Amino acid sequence: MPSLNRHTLHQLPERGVRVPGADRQHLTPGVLHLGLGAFHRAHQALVFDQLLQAGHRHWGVHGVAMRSTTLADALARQDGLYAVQVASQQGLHWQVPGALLRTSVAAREPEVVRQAIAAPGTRWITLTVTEKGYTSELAALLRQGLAERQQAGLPGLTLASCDNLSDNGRRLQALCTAEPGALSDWITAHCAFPNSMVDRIVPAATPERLQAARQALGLDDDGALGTEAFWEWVIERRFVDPDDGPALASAGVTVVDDVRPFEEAKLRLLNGSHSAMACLGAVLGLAVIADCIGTPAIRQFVHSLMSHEVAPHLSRRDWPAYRDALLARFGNPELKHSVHQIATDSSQKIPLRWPPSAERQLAAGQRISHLAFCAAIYLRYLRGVNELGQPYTVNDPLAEPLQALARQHAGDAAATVRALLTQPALWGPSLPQDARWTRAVQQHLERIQAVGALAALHELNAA
Ligand code: CS2
Repeated sequence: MPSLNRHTLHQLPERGVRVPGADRQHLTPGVLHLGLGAFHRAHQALVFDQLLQAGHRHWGVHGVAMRSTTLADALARQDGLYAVQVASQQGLHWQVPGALLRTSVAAREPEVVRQAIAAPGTRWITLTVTEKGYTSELAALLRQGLAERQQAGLPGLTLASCDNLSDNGRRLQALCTAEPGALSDWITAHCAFPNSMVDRIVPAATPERLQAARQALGLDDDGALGTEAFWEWVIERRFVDPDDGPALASAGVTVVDDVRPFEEAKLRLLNGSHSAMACLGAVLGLAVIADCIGTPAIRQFVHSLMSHEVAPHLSRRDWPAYRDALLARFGNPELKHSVHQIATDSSQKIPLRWPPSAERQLAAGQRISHLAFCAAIYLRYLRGVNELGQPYTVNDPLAEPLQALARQHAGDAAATVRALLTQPALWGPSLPQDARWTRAVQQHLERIQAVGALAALHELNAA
């Protein structure tokens, strides 16, 4: 079967597949995107595609994979074209965005990335490099490119971190300007680092999705993805070019003065529930999030966790509607969002997702039973074997030390809690010191070990 590319684009079925309208050949990328994973390609790339369709010519994307070459090269062979299957309540449709104009791999060709940062046509850098990607290597790469811009007398850039981190723009700014000197001064004076909150559930591609693409498109597409209809991008009004705000808003982006209320609600309600279900699902042997939320005891647990232990500390007032929309999104049967994908890098995700709520509940003298259950199921998850006796891989930069401790103390809840709940990198400085917290986690872990995770959850729901 021929592959999707600019020569075969016209072979796509006319009905049910939206194709790029803009004349892509004459576009120069204005956006350099770092982190060419599924999320960017099914979220921001579609926003930029919409802007291109509306005639804003500088939103084409040069997409950079940080390490892996396979996808970037496959997309290069397809002229940056790939199909996204959107699952809404009205059914499924396919869309081929045209925003991705070029791809590179940072580890293989750092000079190409540096040149792209320094290219006169580049106006924005967007990043989805994941929680663990904010390293000194990233800072060095960005600073080298920005130094060339400075020397060439070019304008600064808007650098938008779009990772699930609180204050992501400020964090990126701090990383890029950590070394004092003329370059950092120039970056501070000429570049903008808006905070932003991005949201769309985009599972990693699966062989089944690629097969569905083949069937629907009549073409091979190694970059095909599936996602939900919902998407949200809330960005702080802080741009080098002030016209970018209205342009983004015209494509459905929410431009605000303060992203924090949106980011808090999303990290703690959506991502916090995701991480809890991911660990629970892995331990119970459930494959995807829809299986978890389809289990009444888990649904009740997540509903209660959000309503009574997370939402009380959010400044977003519309949280009941937000929570109910999330429960419906988690149940989308088409997404097939793997629990193991979400559990990946849990040690980097948990600190932003659970402890902020637990700390606030404890400070207010309120209950932490459900948050403590999240921690307990994570400790059980680290053993790397589910309740059916099937092993699974814990993908995490800290997998080795954490799993060694979990296995060493397996079966002994008190020792597990002593060894693993005292890691400040995961739980912050104050929670490990709070006996109410450690006691609750230990009690849940004891019940999980004694009667199994689902029965322990039933007990919690009934309490
Ligand atoms: C998920 C997120 O994998 C994860 O950690 O919680 O990727 C989640 O699907 C997105 O943030 C939704 O916007």
